Order: sequence, then C-alpha cells, then structure tokens
Amino acid sequence: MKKFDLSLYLVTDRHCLRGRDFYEAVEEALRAGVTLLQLREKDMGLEELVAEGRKVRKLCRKYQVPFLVDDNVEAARILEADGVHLGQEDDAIEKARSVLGPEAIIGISAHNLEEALKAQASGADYLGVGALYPTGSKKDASLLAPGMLEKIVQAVKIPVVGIGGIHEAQLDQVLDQGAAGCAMISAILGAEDIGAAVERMKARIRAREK
Ligand code: TZP
Ligand code: MG
Repeated sequence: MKKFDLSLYLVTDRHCLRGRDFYEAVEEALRAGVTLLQLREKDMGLEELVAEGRKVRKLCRKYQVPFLVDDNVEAARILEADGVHLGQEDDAIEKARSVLGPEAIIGISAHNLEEALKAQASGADYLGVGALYPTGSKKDASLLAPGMLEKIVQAVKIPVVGIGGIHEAQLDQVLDQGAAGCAMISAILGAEDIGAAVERMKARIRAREK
C-alpha cells in the first residue's frame, strides 16, 4: 500500500504570489506543513519546467514531502518525481504507469461518477475532485454539482482530494464530505502570511483527526 498524505495539498502557480519569491513561498509552505506538492506551471515548456522542477523537488526532498508534476509525464520521468497529476485531457493513466512505474503516485481529476470509477479501475492512486467553489485560479474550471464530492467519495475506494476555491473557511465542509484532504493554490500561495495560514489549517486538520 502506497503511503501519502493528501490532507494539505499545495498546488503551485507562480502567478499567485503577490510579488514574493516563488521558492521562498514554496519553502515557507513546506516548512509549515503542507503534506504533498504538485508543480503546476501551465505556461512552461518541458525544458523550463524541468529546470524549475529540480529546484522545487530539492525543497520537497528537504521536507520529505512527495513531489508531483501536473500534466506532464515526461517531465515527471526526467525529474524522478514521486508522481503525476493528470486531467481528463492529459496522457492516459496506463501510459503514465508504464513510464513512471508501480510506485509512482498517480492522481486523476474527476468531475463525475463515471470519470471517478474509470480512473479507479485504471489504477489511479487518488482523485482530485472540483471545482468545489468559485476560483480565480483556473479560468476554465466549472463548478461541480452540489453533493458530487460526497457521491464520488462514497463510490470509490481510493482517496479523494477536493480542489477549487477552498480557503480556510471551507476546509471543514470539504472534509465533512469525506475528502482525504484539500488541494489549494491561492489559500496558501496567496495568503498574506503563508506559514501562518498553513499552520492554522494544519492544526485544524489535526484536531479533526483526534
Ligand atoms: N483545478 C480545479 S480548480 C483549480 C484547479 C487546478 C484551481 C485551484 O486553485 P485555488 O486558488 O485553490 O482555487
Ligand atoms: Mg492537466
């Protein structure tokens, strides 16, 4: 059984930084306790993504946090990433698995039951489900039907992470629906004090586990 903790999942986006240094922001979030990181930099070609990825991977290793790459199986392979996160339009899971191997963590975005069950049957390790709330971070994100997160959680055996417009105020609602965690860009990288925001959310999640 692969072990990974989806509870406080940081998705990166350099455009969300309020002028701060990207690596400093990422390190602050790692130091404060995010449990998994996905490098998601949509406007980079392979070369730039790999160069960026090396620095972010080094930070993740320092804090022993799994390092995943969004979309790009080839970049994940070159970077020896811990895994990849794929959307419905990206490479198929089967291809990612054959390139990255059985130990790789492969996450799939699912928006309905059909996609969720198919991803599970194809060997996904977790599902990303959203957008749960309005978000400015993904222009083409459509809002999930109310109750869909809970329906998906109940229909699959693999863990589900909620995404899209989740801020501290929504954390409990998402976890109450059975999600294993919350994936966030702006609630972390856009926070006024990144370390403090992560620590508060971490404390909240830990308190629920008791
Ligand atoms: N997928 C669905 S919504 C979203 C992604 C990548 C954006 C999440 O960003 P934020 O800032 O946490 O709403
Ligand atoms: Mg994608």
